Amino acid sequence: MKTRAAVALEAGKPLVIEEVDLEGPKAGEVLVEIKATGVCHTDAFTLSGADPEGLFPSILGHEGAGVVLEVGVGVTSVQPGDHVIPLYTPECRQCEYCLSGKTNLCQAVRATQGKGLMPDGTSRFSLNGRMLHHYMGCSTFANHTVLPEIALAKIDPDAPFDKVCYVGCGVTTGVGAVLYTAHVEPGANVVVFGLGGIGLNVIQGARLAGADMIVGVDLNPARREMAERFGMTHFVNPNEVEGDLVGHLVELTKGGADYSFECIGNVNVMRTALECCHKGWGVSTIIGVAGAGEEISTRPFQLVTGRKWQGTAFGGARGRTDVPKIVDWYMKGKIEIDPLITHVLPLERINEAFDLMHEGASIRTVVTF
Ligand code: NAD
Ligand code: AHE
Ligand code: ZN
Repeated sequence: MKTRAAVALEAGKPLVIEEVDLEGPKAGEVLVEIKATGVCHTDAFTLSGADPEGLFPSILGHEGAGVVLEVGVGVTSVQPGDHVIPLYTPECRQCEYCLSGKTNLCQAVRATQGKGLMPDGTSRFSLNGRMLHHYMGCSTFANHTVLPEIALAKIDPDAPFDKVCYVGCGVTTGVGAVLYTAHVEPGANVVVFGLGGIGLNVIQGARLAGADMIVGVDLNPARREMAERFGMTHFVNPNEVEGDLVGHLVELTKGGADYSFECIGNVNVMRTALECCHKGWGVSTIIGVAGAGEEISTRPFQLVTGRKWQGTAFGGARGRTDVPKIVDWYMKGKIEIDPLITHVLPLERINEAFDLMHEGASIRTVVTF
């Protein structure tokens, strides 16, 4: 079939809207009509050329929601008409990783996914006879896409696509990092670096967990108002801190953060996030994605004296199990999404979503088809 898509032809160039060719689902695969997709910082990161796994030409996008149109042979868990969220972290429930109970990083299709291909080693997308790569197993910047069955979470059919698409990455990553990875407990103090599409969801996750002090750190003062609405109790703009930021945060939290989260992708901030943690027990969680070749560093003494450094992908959420629950939390008003979607654009204007992000003017832009 033909479908409309925003194609990333090469790194650093705007996306191009094209009618692309899409092959139907093979065994174990599902054809989904994407109704809405968020634009995440990670899409911009890959488009910039800084992602070691970035492939071109490709169809980016990994934060979508849509409807199942057709299923391939052997598919049993979804059927045409089901409302679904594509999962860049699938959940096969059979691999060593899924069965371990210790991680959400299902490896069933990771090798081919990292090569921009479906599990059989081929792509379903092409443009004028030239193969286009899939992206993060999702490619939600296309009106139709094909995914493995294990990469679909079936959700409440009443949930609005243009809001819950954000659960496909940002909401789950932020809220999940607090609940599933860091396991923040009531009364804890939390420091969140970066109050964008991810960090604001960490803030609301911390509120949900019953955190006491929730400190937000951002260079953009315009982020303060929204962060306070989502539960931030103290705002710190590093540009307004005289002297050492670590010292300032340790003093503010009366000894250091019980939990900190880096939601930017800046390796220097990652160090600050670790070092502002409380001696003996503070845990710092890296969410931000850093560019090719970048490395983190600290004095080992920071770890010897009891601080812990960890990271999280997709908030530690097991996609098929947890994503439908998070959609339900939204439907019941337990978490908020609507105020974070600051812009809605048609596919034809998707490049403006990247501009708004780089200008710091948007929190999330949702593209509708
Ligand atoms: P965003 O652009 O919406 O937000 C980043 C925020 O950081 C902005 O508010 C910006 O003002 C602030 N900032 C930038 N430099 C700063 C500095 N030096 N000090 C303080 N604040 C600073 O991005 P996002 O969509 O929230 O994504 C954040 C990061 O998380 C990105 O690196 C993204 O790739 C990554 N991410 C990771 C996962 C995962 O599973 N681990 C999932 C989604 C996104
Ligand atoms: N491909 C990059 C890393 C990109 C990355 O860390 N991706 C996150 C999701 S970011 C979503 O916005 C992730 O899930 N990683 C785990 C995985 O298996 O991809 C690189 O550095 O090579
Ligand atoms: Zn993302």
